[in-house]
Amino acid sequence: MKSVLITGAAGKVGTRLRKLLKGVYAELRISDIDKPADLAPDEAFAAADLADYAQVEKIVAGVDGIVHLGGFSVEGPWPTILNANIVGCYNLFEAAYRAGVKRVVFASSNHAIGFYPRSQRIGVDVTVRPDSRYGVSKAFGEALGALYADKHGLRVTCIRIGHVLDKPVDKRRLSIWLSPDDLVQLVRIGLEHPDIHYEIFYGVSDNAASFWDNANATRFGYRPQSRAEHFRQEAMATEAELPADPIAERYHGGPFCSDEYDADHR
Ligand code: 15L
Repeated sequence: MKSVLITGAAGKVGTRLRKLLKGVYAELRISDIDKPADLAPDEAFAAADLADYAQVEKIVAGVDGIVHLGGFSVEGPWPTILNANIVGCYNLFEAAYRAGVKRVVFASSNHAIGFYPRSQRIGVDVTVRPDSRYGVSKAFGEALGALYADKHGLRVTCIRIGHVLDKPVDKRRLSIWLSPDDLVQLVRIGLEHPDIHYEIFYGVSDNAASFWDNANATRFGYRPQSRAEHFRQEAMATEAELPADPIAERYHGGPFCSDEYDADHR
């Protein structure tokens, strides 16, 4: 793996990841729709709108691997999700395949399975239960990844990311927090492990209250070094300030589940 492209490199996750991956691969190409505000002089940046196939073709040319973080990263109106996450994700996989890219690591999300109740701990062998249009787009990305792996031999890893930040910020995040260093570990497994064909991992640190069984990632050597429990007191103090949201508290996806929720009123 010599040359790696990161899409969505200007976002919160992309900004952390590109700094931590600096020097790991001979070439790190970074892309986003707009130039990152903190772009360093030694960073190779190429702007692209993922909804435009011709622009995607240009940024993927000549790379061995792609970390696809690009797209719209929360719930949004359908036209936004459609362009950024459905069309954009299709363009990315199709252009990667046509260009002979070997591996794609796709930033999926916990919102692809957000409607599982917190009383249920799940592994990766479950039916998707998206909690939003955004979650549906992530399930779509996982399905696309499977198609390009099985039909065209691309090696694809989908990471169902919990919440990447320097520390967990509330009760739900004590379960789903992923430290930037642990994210790097998962991404590197996806880009480098010789036995990857198509895999789904949970993007979660070694959290005592995790909703997810991450045995599949462990099988590939993932050994998370961060633990949300170290931040419990601080996170629970913030939680105490939040308004009660019984629907959010029932499910893995939290507020993405309660947003627009009216299933009990039919
Ligand atoms: C996500 O998928 C989002 O990208 C992120 O901004 C957070 O909202 C996170 O999920 C979460 O569930 O906390």
